[in-house]
Amino acid sequence: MFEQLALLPDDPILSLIGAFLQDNNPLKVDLGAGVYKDETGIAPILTTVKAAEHKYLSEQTSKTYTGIAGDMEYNHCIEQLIFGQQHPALQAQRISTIQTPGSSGGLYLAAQLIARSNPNSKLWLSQPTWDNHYAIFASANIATAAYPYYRIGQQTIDFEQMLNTLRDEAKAGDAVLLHGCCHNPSGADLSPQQWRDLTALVLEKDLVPVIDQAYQGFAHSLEEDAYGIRYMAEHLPELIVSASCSKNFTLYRERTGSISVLSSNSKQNRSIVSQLLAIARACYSIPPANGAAIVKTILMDEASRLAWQAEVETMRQRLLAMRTQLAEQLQQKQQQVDFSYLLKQHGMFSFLPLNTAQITALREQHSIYMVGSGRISFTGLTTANIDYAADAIAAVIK
Ligand code: PLP
Ligand code: TYF
Repeated sequence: MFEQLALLPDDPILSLIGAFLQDNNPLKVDLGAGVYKDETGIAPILTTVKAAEHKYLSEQTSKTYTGIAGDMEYNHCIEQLIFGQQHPALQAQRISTIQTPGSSGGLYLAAQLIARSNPNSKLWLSQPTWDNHYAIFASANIATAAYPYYRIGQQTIDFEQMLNTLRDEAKAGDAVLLHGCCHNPSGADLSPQQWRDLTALVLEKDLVPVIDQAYQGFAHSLEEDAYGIRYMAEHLPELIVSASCSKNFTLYRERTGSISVLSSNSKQNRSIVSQLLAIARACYSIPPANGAAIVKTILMDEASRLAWQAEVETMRQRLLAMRTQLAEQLQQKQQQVDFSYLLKQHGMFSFLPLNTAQITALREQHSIYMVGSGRISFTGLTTANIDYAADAIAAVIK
């Protein structure tokens, strides 16, 4: 049976983690995966998360099955975090949310839901995007196409081309995948005005946005980073949001996320949820409980919630400081390139203008690890290693 199976390549981002661990150079720097690390280079568990987990586990009396939709209190809390407490679409009961194993799980349900609703729907993805988007939607046999988004040479968003492509080539009923904030891999986000313009086009063309929200709180603030989602949810009849607690709650391996679907009325929503539950049942059945319990323990208690918000802000500020310092240092050391674009981008990632030979040289000669596209994650920089990293990057660009 298995003789015909080909050997497939590893995930290019996750496999870097293993390569980095095996490197014995004490100066090594990991600019690969989007995993937050603190000033000491450790990927921490937030203090509020540790405390909530302790409380939850000490009070837990059973590990019996929960429901397929997961923890209803978590679903309620996370919906409010994403859409805001007073959102008109929530009040009109046009949004339904279920717990998923990470945003990866949410995207998987989104892909299967689209396949069940409209198998002829094509999914439009930003060029470039997170590679896994292709894999997840291909697994549901959804046709994919790219819309222009980020011009690597100019290091800016090509919004006009994005709108033109969607206007000229997308068909009614197609889906458009958008990044809620902190675009992975470019760090280049739509402005509020661009969100509004895009919403008008989506409405005119009858498209359905699928918004992947993996970094809420890392661009400006928890509230501001939800602008695009909340605006679209107010002005569109249909919308899918897949959200992750991996980064803003440091819960990565606990697989904690959600899918929210907005439809035109609450009756429609009941059908949608029944379909989502059937898809989940045929795949993983019930989402993991631990992460969701931690999140709801934090969000349902005012003091814990405020303490968590402060921790998210600390992570955001540290990444911003590393971003700013790297941009300044590279500019001082290498005047031929204008690095000011780095300061207009947000979150964990940006591209550096590096070719394959330069990326390989950084890895082999300096033990600096990044993915082959030249995307760096600022998470691996600290005040202790930033001079070394900036020197090496400037040296290979010369
Ligand atoms: N979507 C994007 C854009 C991401 O960068 C990531 C990275 O982790 C994910 C989804 C996956 O998140 P999760 O760990 O919640 O599956
Ligand atoms: O893009 C990143 O670095 C993060 C981490 O299959 C990640 O999103 C990368 C690949 C993957 C899962 C998570």
